[in-house]
Amino acid sequence: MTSVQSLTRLPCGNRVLDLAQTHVMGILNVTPDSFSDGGRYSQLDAALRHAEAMVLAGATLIDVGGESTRPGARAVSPLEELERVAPIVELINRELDVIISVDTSTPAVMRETARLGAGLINDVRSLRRDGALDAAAATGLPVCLMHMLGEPGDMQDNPQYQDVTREVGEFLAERMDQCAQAGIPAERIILDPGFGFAKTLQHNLSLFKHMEALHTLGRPLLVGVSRKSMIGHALNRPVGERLHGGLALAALASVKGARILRVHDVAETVDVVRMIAAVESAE
Ligand code: 9MG
Repeated sequence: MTSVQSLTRLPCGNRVLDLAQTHVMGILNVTPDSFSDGGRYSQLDAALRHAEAMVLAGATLIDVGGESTRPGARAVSPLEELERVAPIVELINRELDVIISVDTSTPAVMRETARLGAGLINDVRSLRRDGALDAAAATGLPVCLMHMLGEPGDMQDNPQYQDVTREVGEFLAERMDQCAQAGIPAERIILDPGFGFAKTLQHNLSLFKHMEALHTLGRPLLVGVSRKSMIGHALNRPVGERLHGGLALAALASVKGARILRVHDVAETVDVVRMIAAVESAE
């Protein structure tokens, strides 16, 4: 392997993510209301079918989450979260050729899903829960560290910044230091500005505009804006009418160098990414 290849290839369990390209990560929520069409088997089957459809549409990662991060969402116990997430991780690993990302802050969920075939830990709390740094280190998997202040329940209570991009960068650099001390090297880290987490519309827009500044941290960026209220507030659209705004932001994020786009609308976003790649590879 050449040194350039080793810089762009991120081992994710038994698969490898080629960071020379922009990837689309499909969102798979496995909270009780996501697939509420009957018994346990049919919910699992519906979740697998949804994951499969996203893979066929071009997703190279599926982000499986069992705890809602929406403000006001009910907290779930580690056991409850594990019972939601573990069976679908095991099933996707068996049935589909895709990198499984697990959206969790819970040490036990990190350890068990890694054993069942997960390839990436996506933690909106940046491994700040007790035991999370050690659990993530023990898995050997890459980790996505996301910026958020406070907890999902209180994060939108008057967030304040002098310079949002600088402060997000400082937060992520500090979390990378904590990871290094816990035995998670920089090469295993993906960074995420955390759009919609403890930020007003103006904070989100400014952070998006200046996102390139985060490249100085030297790690790939993941961006998640799909259907979020920053689109709703900027365009005055309800959640069902945010696709076009989301695709505009996906295109902009890709051009600004984001390597992973976390989205609900996989097929549409894959077209955006492919179109940009076609132009960029032209003479
Ligand atoms: C779980 N989740 C919800 N929004 C997210 C975002 O913007 N980034 C990441 N990494 N995870 C998210």
